[in-house]
Amino acid sequence: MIQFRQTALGVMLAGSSFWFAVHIDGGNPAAPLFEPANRVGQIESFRQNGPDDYWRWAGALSGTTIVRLNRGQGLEVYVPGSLNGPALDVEAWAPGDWNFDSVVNSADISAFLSAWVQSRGPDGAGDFNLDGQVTSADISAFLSAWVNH
Ligand SMILES: [Ca+2]
Ligand SMILES: [Ca+2]
Repeated sequence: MIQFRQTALGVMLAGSSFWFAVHIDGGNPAAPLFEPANRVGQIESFRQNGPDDYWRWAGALSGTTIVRLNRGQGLEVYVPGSLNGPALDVEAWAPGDWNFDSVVNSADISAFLSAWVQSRGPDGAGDFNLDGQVTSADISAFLSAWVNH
């Protein structure tokens, strides 16, 4: 029902008409950014003050949306029926962590290259740099992100 994938700018969420919440940790003074913004129906958002400064954001999403992140920020995404925990829990976002297991290692390169090979074409999962095409430039961009974590 919901799919996640890593991009150079943040996490891409794909699905339709589901409820979710996003927490962006790290004392970020700015609200989370979504692209395109007009596909996100906002329910609530507020900035939590204190030692665990974060943004709590809830809304309904349709289509494909990118949650833009900075390295090290946390992201949690909840969907209906997942009361036992978030469907996606990213402690510290790193664009090289393709499989979202919080570790950047060679398994991410293998998984990315597999997705890239299987998705040559517009809007494929291998479009890491989000230019609408799956090309060798995406491999370069991913490896650069992976090296820099
Ligand atoms: Ca990983
Ligand atoms: Ca691309």
